[in-house]
Amino acid sequence: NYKQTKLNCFQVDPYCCQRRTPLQHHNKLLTDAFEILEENAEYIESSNDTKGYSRNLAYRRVLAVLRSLPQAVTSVKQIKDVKHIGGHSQKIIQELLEEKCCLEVEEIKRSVRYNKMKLFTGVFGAGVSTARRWYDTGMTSLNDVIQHNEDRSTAQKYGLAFFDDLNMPVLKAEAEQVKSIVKNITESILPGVSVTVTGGFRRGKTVGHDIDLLISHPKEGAEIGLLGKILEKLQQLNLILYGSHNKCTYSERHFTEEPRDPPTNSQMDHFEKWFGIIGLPKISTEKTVLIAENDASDKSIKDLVDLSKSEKSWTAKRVDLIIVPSSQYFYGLVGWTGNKMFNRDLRLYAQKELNMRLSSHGLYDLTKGCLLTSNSEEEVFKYLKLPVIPPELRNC
Ligand code: TTP
Ligand code: MN
Ligand code: MN
Ligand code: MN
Repeated sequence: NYKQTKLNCFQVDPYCCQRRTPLQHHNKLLTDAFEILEENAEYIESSNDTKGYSRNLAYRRVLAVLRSLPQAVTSVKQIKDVKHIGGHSQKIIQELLEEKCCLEVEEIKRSVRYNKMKLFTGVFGAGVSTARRWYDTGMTSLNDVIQHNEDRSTAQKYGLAFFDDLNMPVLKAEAEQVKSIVKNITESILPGVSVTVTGGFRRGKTVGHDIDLLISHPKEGAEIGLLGKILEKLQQLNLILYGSHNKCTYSERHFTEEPRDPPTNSQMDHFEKWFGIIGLPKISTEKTVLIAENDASDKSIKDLVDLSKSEKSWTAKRVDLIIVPSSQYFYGLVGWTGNKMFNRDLRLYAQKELNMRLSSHGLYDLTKGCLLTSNSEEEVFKYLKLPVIPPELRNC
């Protein structure tokens, strides 16, 4: 009887947004291996491939399933009929269960290409295509890239120069520190404003790669022009190292009824936002200290490297500031909490199963032809006819 229970087959709902997926799950031996396969597939796939079959996406689906299982897989038979786990993945699982490691994965881990691509995609501002170009040009180290005389975006210059700082895991306490700096500044400009830590930290992660802050005000429209003032203040305090302010030139600042954007899996939204790097004081002090050099797009990469290596009282941290109008707040919150796979399936599920279009701006019922406004995160799930999945269980 015990043996039978152990061999019970797993059943999973097809969309990961229907499942509960904790950060700590039961199949780490398997997911560690599939994470390598997933990354490697992303490095190999060309970006214009994404319309067709994507091995990277297939592996991400396998990962999402494995992370959501209520128990450890002990036999490949248990997952024989599980959705998203195809023949090749089953073979890998079998090998992992029997040998505790997988030859294909070990080969990837040893491969030069995988390791260089991992290094180069770890540079802020460099995506897979940039990393591939650097790799194909024959560069093998960050120093090669720094020395090489090629056109680099300002973001990439900062990413290269502050690579060590930016690849130090961001701690939850540091996220809270940045949140209170931003909150204090913002409150002095616009009383009653809310600043929320989203992204991985809201899903219960204790470390992250950046700090995602949602900024909103209960009075619709009060947030217009706010971000510019916040950035001015941050600049005066010398906290900004680099930043890119997306002013949201999009005429539809508010979600329109017209479902003219294809309901895709794209994460792109139209909120006014800022992606940047701040210099966070190493020791939290009452007074704000002058810490970082001002934004210097004219600075040479050599100067930036010198600055990063200098004795400094601050650490470079990636920060995202997103301005969300009150009427779109809970959709923005769901979108910016993630994770990316959860969002992807949430949108796909809404489209396929409910004929609704979901984005970070709102939910549009295409059958009824109306917009569904929401006053809580729970309400978003209710409209979508899904159980309320708390943020800590969205780690697909
Ligand atoms: P990220 O900060 O990229 O990821 P994360 O916070 O989940 O993980 P990490 O700890 O490594 O930082 O994005 C946060 C969430 O915001 C992510 O789940 C997807 C969403 N998002 C958008 O909705 N729009 C965007 O333009 C981006 C970049 C992210
Ligand atoms: Mn990846
Ligand atoms: Mn994040
Ligand atoms: Mn982010």
